[in-house]
Amino acid sequence: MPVHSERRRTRSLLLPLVAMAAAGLVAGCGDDDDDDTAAAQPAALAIGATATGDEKAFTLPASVEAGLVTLTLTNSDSVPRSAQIIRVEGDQTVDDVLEIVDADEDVEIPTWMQDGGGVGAVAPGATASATQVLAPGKYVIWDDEGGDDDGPSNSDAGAKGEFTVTGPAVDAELPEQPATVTTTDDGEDEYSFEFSGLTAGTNQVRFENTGEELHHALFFPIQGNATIDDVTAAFTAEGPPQGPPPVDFANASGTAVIDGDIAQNITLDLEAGRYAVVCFLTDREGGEPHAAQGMIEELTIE
Ligand SMILES: [Cu+2]
Repeated sequence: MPVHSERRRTRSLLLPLVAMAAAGLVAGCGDDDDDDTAAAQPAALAIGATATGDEKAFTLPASVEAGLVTLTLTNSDSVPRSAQIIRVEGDQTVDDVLEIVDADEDVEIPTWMQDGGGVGAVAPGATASATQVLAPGKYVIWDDEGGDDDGPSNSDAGAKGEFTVTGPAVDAELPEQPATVTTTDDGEDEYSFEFSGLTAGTNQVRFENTGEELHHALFFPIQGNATIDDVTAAFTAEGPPQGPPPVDFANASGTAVIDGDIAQNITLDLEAGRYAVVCFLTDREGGEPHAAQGMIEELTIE
C-alpha cells in the first residue's frame, strides 16, 4: 500500500510541470521569433570543481534560464569529482539533501527532492558535460565522490552549493543520441537496464529513466574470469565483504542519479570488455538497494 500511495504522490507532482511547460510554450508564441531560435541551442552552465588544500568547492553561476541546459564540469582537482543536482520544492538546503543522501536505506527519500541529473565522475584534469531540460526552481548541487577510505567525502570537504533555474518552464526536446542507457522499475517491480549502441571509446548517450523510482547506472569492469553471479554475490552480501569484489573500482564510470521521466545526454567512456552495470539506489520509501532487486546486469563492450 505505501508503494502505491508514494508513487501516486510522485506522479502528481510531475503533472503540474507538464502543464507549466505547455503554458510556457503558449506564452512563447506571443514573444518575438528570436525566442524559438534561442530555445534550440542549450544554455551553458559552467561548473568548476576546485580544491585548495583539504578544502573543495564548486564555482558556478547563481542562476540559469529554464529549458535545455548543458552542464559542463571542469575538474581542476587531483581526484575524481562529480556534480550531482537535485531540484528541491521547498526551503530545503543542500545540507538537508545531504542528510537524506547519507542516511541509511530505511530513510524515505522525500518527494521535495525531484528530477536529479548533473555530471557523473570526471577524472582529474578532465571535463565532461550533461545536457538536460531543467525545470524552473531551486537546485542543490554536490559532489558524491570520495569518502570511501580515510578522509571526508568531497561534499563534506565543501564541494556543495545551490543555484536557481529561472522560469518560465520550456518544453524543449533532447537531441537524439547514437547510444542509449535506460533504467526502469515498471511492471511487477522489474528493476532493470536496457542498453543500445554502446561501443568501445567515447559514447554519446541518452540516459533515460522510464521507471518511477530514482536510478543511476554505474559501470564496473569485471576482473578476470569472474562471473556476474560472483559480482552479484559480492555487492549484495550481508555483513563485511569476503575479500575484494571481482570488479575494478579504479576504472569504474557512471551516471548521475535521475528521477522517473527524466533524461539527459551524456558521454560515457568505455573500454572493450565485460562490465557489471549496477544501481545502488533504494526506492523512495526505502528498502533494499536496487542492486539486491535485480539491478545488476552484465554488459559486454566491443
Ligand atoms: Cu535504481
